Amino acid sequence: MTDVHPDVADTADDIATMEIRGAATIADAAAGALATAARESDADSPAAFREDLRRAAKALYETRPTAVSLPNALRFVMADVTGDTVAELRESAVASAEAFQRELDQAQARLGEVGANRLRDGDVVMTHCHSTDALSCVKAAVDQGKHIEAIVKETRPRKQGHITAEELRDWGVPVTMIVDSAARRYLDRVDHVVVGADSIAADGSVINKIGTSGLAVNARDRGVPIMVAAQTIKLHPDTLTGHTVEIEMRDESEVIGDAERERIQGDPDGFAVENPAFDVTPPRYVDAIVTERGQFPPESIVVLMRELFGRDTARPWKA
Ligand code: RUB
Repeated sequence: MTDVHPDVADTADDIATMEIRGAATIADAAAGALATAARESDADSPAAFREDLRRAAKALYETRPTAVSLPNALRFVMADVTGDTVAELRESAVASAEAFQRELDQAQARLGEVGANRLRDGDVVMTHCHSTDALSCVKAAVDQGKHIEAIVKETRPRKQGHITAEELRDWGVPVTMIVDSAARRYLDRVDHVVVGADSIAADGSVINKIGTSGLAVNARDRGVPIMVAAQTIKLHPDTLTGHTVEIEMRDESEVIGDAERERIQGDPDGFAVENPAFDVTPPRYVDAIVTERGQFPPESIVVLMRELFGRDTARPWKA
């Protein structure tokens, strides 16, 4: 990544290694990195400036494949870069990135209000992974004066449930942490499953942290409603034209250490570890997708997707 500014390379690296993680946070960081690329560019022509931005977008795009908030952020920021001189282009790129970041925050706050309306005083929610959109709904409900309790799934292998538990505790929400495999047992005590999304497909399928689909199937079996909290930046425009969402496969070291591997391995050809980071929950297991534009049954999300993205899916990271 020698052809991008070191700060952009650092952000890309932080996204790839999950120092920066979660779809909304990744989108925010990508927009911030584009602003840095614009500010720091020493290009002496508009064409060279645009090429600097494109290279930055490419480095960011190539970090993780599943959260569509990342390419959508690059699309939205780059679409508003206009001007005839380097100075004008720089100013519009920084303004566009900052506007995008502001809208991201506002969208999350708005969807939180919508999601909170689904929660009643005294409700128990179950969470999976760490989703700022999902937590925005819980926070808004708490701010409305509702007493909410949470059962927090640990979320192996990266244990993002710990981040969720810590945030909820900071807001005074009583938390019970459980291992992932205990979820079904605890669903009897739960009023709502609240999760986020990395991408939402045109058919209403929800792509989120591995284990979401199993949780949703169990919740449906137990009659517990499943709410997906997702800003419209999570809508995946490529799925309008039949593309599927790539599921990231992460390193086996997140699942098993060298010493454990050594012990189990024996015949190296007879032992494999696979570590998919996300899975797909079919729309029939989802009760509502909560966005900043209101709540939608998953089957009708395609209408919103067409309105917001049409069939135009620019790829500003491509040469
Ligand atoms: C994070 C994850 C989150 C979504 C939504 O996965 O699956 O549920 O990204 O998060 P990872 P948010 O930890 O692998 O990035 O609502 O904050 O966008």
